[in-house]
Amino acid sequence: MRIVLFGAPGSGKGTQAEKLVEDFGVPQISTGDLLRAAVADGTELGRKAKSAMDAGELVADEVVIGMIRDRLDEPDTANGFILDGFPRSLAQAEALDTMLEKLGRPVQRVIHLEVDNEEIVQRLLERGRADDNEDTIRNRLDVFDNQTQPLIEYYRNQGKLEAVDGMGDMDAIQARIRAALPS
Ligand code: B4P
Repeated sequence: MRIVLFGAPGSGKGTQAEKLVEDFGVPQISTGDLLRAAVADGTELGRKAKSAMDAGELVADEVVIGMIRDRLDEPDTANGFILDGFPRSLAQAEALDTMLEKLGRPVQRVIHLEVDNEEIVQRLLERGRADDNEDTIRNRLDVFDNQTQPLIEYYRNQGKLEAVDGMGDMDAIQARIRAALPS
């Protein structure tokens, strides 16, 4: 299973990916988690990423693409992966396609979790991570609209996009995602 969980910040990508990992035995690859780990470890990559993350901006494409390239090289991705938070720009999506074409393992499906902006702000304020303050959340939503939304058209044109209602009960959302997975 090679899928992308796509959606605005706080749409539930991370939450739903964890539930899929338990049953499908493929790794969840979250660029947000990988970047936060790099920041916590004080690596050079982490230092490059921190200011963008604090401001709710995207980390530079070349940094994130390099990180994903290394991660997809690891043996646990042989049976598939769930990408969570990547790609987030057209350059990232094109780089991903190139990487996976070389491996002969293209993305099969892109699940778009659709959630209202006001619900997103409430969820993230409740979570209260370092980048979950109202100003940064609004900026992350703007960044999503401007830089990430174009991917909807990109994947629709590839015939891979499935929109899923991401509002309401987490188990009900999980069931809708499973119904949209490749068979
Ligand atoms: P992420 O870590 O991806 O943060 P996120 O977009 O907020 O998503 P997250 O996975 O944490 O939240 P989720 O939707 O699961 O990115 C953080 C930053 O890293 C970015 O701003 C950027 O700077 C950088 N970054 C990451 N990837 C990048 C990339 N590819 N390129 C460049 N920069 C990148 O859900 C959030 C909350 O909602 C949780 O608290 C959860 O409990 C709650 N929730 C989920 N489902 C719910 C439901 N049904 N009902 C109620 N609450 C729910």
